[in-house]
Amino acid sequence: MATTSSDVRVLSHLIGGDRAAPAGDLIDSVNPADRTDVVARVPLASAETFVDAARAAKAAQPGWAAVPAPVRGQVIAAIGQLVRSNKEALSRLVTREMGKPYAESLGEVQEVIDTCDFFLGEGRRLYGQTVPSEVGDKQLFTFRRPVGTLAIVTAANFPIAVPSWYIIPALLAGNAVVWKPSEMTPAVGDAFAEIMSRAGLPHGVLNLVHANGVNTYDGLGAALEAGLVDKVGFTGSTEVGRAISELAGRFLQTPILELGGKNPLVVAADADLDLAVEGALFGGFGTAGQRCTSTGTIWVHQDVHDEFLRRFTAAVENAVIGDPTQDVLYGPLIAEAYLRRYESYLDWIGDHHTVSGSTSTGQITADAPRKGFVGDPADGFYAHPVIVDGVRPGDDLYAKETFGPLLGVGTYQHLDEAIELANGHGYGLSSAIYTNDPKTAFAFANGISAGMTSVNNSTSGAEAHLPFGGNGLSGNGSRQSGIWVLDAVTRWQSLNWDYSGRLQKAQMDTAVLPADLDFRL
Ligand code: UN1
Repeated sequence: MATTSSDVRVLSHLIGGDRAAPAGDLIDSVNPADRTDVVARVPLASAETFVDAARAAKAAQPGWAAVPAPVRGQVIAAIGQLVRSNKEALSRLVTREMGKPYAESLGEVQEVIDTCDFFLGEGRRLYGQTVPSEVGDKQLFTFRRPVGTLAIVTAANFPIAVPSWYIIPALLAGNAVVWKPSEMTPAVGDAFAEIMSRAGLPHGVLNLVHANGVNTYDGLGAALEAGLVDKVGFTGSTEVGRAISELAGRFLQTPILELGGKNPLVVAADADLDLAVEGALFGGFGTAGQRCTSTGTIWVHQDVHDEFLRRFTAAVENAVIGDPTQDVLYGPLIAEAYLRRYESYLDWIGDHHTVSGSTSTGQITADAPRKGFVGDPADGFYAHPVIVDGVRPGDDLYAKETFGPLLGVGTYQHLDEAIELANGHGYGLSSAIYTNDPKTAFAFANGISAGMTSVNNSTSGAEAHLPFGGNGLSGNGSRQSGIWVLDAVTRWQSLNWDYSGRLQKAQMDTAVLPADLDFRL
């Protein structure tokens, strides 16, 4: 779809309920499957604009926290309803702006609906406890209090589902939000912000700022310094996560971090190989390998390595790649920069490696065609799937995330070795094992250091109400989704209420009943 400059929408920020007029440079958000299709033009904010948004959030937050939680839950219900009634339009936009196949976009938008469904009920729970006191005429309680203002910075690969994991529980718990979506998916960000605003959120409770990384970092620093941000949430690379964590740490804050992964998929000798092939195909090459949960390396027991690789290579060769509006395994990479980065990672393939199957690597073009490609590869940023066999510790391919359709395979002899290989790079987001032996499955789950593990399912595809997050280089232990994220978006307050009319000192005025501790049977 070619777009002329006159009919391209120019997006704006949303600050304190105002659609702030675009100032500064505009950049194009381009459809990665059709580089002539400009989805939107987006203004990039200065650091000061980011601070303005944080100020608007800070001002709006107490009023929002004063709204009873069940009523806030109704707003979450309305957001869910609006997302549901716009599901197809939102999914088309996700595919157009980010390039994932339409079926996956429908799944992603469903994940937002699921998140709203879960948290609207939390509005009627948000339970605290009543706790017995050690003295009489005194009651103890715990309450969840909102953290305050959250600054949320998200990535392009899940432009609406992952933001919803932060924003929906944060709002439900009575926080205000400044959201900075990826510059590569601003139109999806704009659409989701518009939906949330129409669902009844008071002005300033949700603010949207489009900005590049440098201005976001500077704006975040200034907003933290001014006391306008109480919690940072970040999804993206480990390197940027480390910088954000250091910044937040200076203000004694613990951010929510969802970082990279090098997610291992282990195929045991007793595995159902066809099932493992299906899981490896989706985990390794679904979304063109651009999920945080994408499979990084497949570790195959040496007894089944050759057979697994034969079947897996055939499945990859037969997979349909191309136009993401059609029924394909994957579409283009999110942006040209991602394609160029993937091409540079091909240098990681060394002499001791074997590229399995088709030797075409790099960009899919007329000169390097792909069998069965749907559409014209020259239209977008399409990459060949690459399987590299013979990966071992010490290789870049062993240790580094590829975030593209470039996947390693290696072998192991004993489960302990597989676990060591699966942990050795220090990432710890997702993981999977294919086996029919419960002992093997539980030994793996126990030994792997990962926030998520699957048995006989892919590394990708976590359900929206289970804890999501990683260990080591994949995060700082924070978890999103389900009840677990509530600990990130609220703080526990304990209340002790003494109605005895005198000062009862804990530990000192507590009765001790006599016990005969010398008693023996
Ligand atoms: C991500 O890549 O950041 O488990 C999120 C999955 C999806 C979410 C991935 N439900 O693959």
